[in-house]
Amino acid sequence: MITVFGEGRGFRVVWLLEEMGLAYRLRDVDLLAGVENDHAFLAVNPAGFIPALQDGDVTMVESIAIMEYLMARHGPTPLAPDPQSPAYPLYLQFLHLGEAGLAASIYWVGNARRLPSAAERQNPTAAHALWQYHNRLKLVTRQLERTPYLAGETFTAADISVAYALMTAEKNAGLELGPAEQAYLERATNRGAYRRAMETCHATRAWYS
Ligand SMILES: N[C@@H](CCC(=O)N[C@@H](CS)C(=O)NCC(=O)O)C(=O)O
Repeated sequence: MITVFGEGRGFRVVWLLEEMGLAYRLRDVDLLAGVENDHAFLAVNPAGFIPALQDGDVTMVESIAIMEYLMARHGPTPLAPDPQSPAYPLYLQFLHLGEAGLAASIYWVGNARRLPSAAERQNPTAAHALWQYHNRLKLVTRQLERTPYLAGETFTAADISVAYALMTAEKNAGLELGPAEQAYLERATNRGAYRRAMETCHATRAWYS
């Protein structure tokens, strides 16, 4: 049985598992309660961040790597275009840009918003992270002028990666999405698998509602 540890970016993994129709269980990891007391989770990921995955004797972290692993090992799936298809380069680019370009930068913007003083909230690192998010978003905006999904005409795991980053930008960082990104997010999340993932991920549901 596949086990997903923790929500946060683990929502991407749960969404993907629902898209693929694979059996799994979600094991809660409460970062706010203090992961240092969660010895069973620390045995899985000694660094204590989420998500992590266990699949038989495989243990992994990094949400994008986990998605690539699941699609490769339990696929094939239309969520990962064939490497020889025209969609593949864009798919791979946006799969990674969703984390490395968007979620990784917006994460620090969201964290800075919760700092106690205005000076801390407006620190240069947070300002640069916000700039970086907007900068990388230009690639998403341009692609959405060309195609309905990031790799072309059909939904792929790249959309799970980027849609989650846009959700975080809205809800954690309090940013307003432009009309193209808003319409895209509605299109990308109007899926049974997304709704089932939201049913499973109670913390994400509470955070996003
Ligand atoms: N690049 C990693 C980022 C993991 C990450 O930063 N997760 C957050 C929650 S979504 C976390 O655990 N933060 C607490 C920490 O880093 O200790 C991924 O995509 O899985």
